[in-house]
Amino acid sequence: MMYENILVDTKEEIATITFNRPKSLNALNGALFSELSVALDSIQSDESIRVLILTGAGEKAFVAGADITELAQFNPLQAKEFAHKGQTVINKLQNLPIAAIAAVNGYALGGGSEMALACDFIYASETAVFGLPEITLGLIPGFGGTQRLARLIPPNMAKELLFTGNMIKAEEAKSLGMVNRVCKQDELMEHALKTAKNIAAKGKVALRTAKEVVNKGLNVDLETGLFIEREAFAICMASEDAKEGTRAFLEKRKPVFKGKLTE
Ligand code: CO8
Repeated sequence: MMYENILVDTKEEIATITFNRPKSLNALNGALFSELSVALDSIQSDESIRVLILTGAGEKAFVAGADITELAQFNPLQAKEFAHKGQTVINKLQNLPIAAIAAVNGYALGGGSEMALACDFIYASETAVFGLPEITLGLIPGFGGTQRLARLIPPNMAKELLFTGNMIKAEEAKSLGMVNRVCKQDELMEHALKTAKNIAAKGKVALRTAKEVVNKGLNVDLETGLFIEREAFAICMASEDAKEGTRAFLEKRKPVFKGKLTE
């Protein structure tokens, strides 16, 4: 597929998707979501890719939200359909069996914050701005913002952001626990890539299992979560990676992970 609204670049084990509608601050329209869905499928089916980085084209925005020009024309049923499309694609991002890092390089508003929140963690430039300003449009978030934000930061802080539509800078987002690291604008991708390479060098089976167990465990009680962890631990033990990792430690060498399950 030829992409018009995103750029997809793969180098070794790391894929980068860049939202590429800089004239509208990379706002999310239906066409962009269709392209993102195809790109995520092709990344998921590429066995060699271990980490995905998401970022925005230009210096100003990661994603400034849903495309308000498109949104303003929707009737309620079309809005529901669009919210469903966005949620489906953003769920696909959250459930990727590889790590996903949001490198937020500017405005991440509305759907932009919601996209970043579906990644495993967020690195932000000093110029990044987060917010869920839907309430200022007479709306609420429709791509998971009410749910993911209140699970990530204290619900009272999430509610203040949702009720006021206030925007916050990267450092404040970091102090709330939304952002892992704040970097200089021109060093953001370097930091994201460094962490991506670190993750890519680890066992693939362990990575996908750790991600799945954390994600599933967040929605269940501790006892059920510990059960999920035990079962998943056993699956990891069956992998070639676990044999290689433990053997390499005992042989005092670096492990070479292949990411395959033994028969
Ligand atoms: N949609 C469409 N166009 C946009 C958007 C957007 N979200 N954001 C910016 N643009 C466009 C502007 O219209 C402008 O275009 P033009 O040059 O043709 O006039 C261009 O990008 C540059 O923007 P500004 O001139 O406004 O730049 P400023 O530096 O003055 O301001 C801001 C930057 C603060 C980011 C400002 O553009 C802004 O407030 N944007 C809107 C932010 C927003 O409200 N986002 C939330 C959108 S709603 C949403 O995400 C809901 C998701 C759930 C949907 C559920 C399905 C129904």
